[in-house]
Amino acid sequence: MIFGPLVEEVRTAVKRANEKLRWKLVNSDTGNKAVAHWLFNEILQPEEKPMKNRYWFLPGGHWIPINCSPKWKVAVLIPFRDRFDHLTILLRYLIPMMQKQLLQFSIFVIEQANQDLFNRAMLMNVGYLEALNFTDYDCYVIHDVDNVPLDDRNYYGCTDMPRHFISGLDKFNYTLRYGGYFGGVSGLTKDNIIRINGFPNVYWGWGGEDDEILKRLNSAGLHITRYAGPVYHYDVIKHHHTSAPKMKERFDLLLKSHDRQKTDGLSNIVYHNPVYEFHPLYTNISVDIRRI
Ligand code: UD2
Ligand code: MN
Repeated sequence: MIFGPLVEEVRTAVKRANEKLRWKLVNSDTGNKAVAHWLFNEILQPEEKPMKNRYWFLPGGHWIPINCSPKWKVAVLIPFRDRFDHLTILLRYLIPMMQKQLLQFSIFVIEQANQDLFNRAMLMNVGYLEALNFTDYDCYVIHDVDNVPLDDRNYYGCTDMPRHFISGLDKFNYTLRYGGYFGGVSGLTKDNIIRINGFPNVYWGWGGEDDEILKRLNSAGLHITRYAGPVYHYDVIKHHHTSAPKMKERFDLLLKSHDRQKTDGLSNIVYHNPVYEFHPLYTNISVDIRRI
């Protein structure tokens, strides 16, 4: 649907990129870090870049407008585990929307590769750090896999950052649960993320991490923008899965969030050997995250 008649050409380009990546990885001692600066410029650049709708396409879901210099280079980070049916629906809406907005963008699925409780915020840190290996993104959109934007005028570039993109969800009759709500889909500039030391690593299981991220932003003097009206409505794909178990300690953690801001986040994160895999519509980064 996204590629039309180009689909075979794209498949071939993706296959080649994965072969080049594997070849490079077996020939290096340090894994992904060694390929850092040339991931985007060598591994992902086929001799003939497939072209679609005024865009160059690079394997792994990287899109670059051909006829204009994009206003923003956006990395979409999707925290993920075992929701493939949601991912296909989301991408079918997201990609045409961002193309219409003439953004440069890359889609990263950050997959938790273990059965421990799900840790959305830690995956966001991993996504931010690993995306640095691709190109110099200036704008990050953190996206729940099951939140589908309903109007392509909901601009995914970085204006009035930090931003909360959602004005209403179908499941709450197109309202939000509470005013200080920051879950679902949010946007930060690179500078915003650095200012708050990234995201907390200590939230295992459901809930709390979105509230803490908002607290971090506020205590760094950054206030969120949220536009009103139906352009910013989302539909939530019905869960066939249950959410992670609620994190009981989240209220205690939230009370102490200020003390942890400088010590818990990008500054202390540890994880080993994330695995990259290029797919036609996204780059999958699979990572085994552990308690630090
Ligand atoms: C709400 C927030 C979400 C987050 C969460 C609390 C909305 C729209 N979203 O999500 O941003 O703050 O509460 O932690 O209100 N995921 C997986 N696999 C899993 C579990 C989670 O991929 O097994 C990812 C996926 O991207 C999902 C997101 O994490 O959309 C949030 O998890 P959820 O959908 O289970 O929880 P939900 O909808 O209550
Ligand atoms: Mn959800």
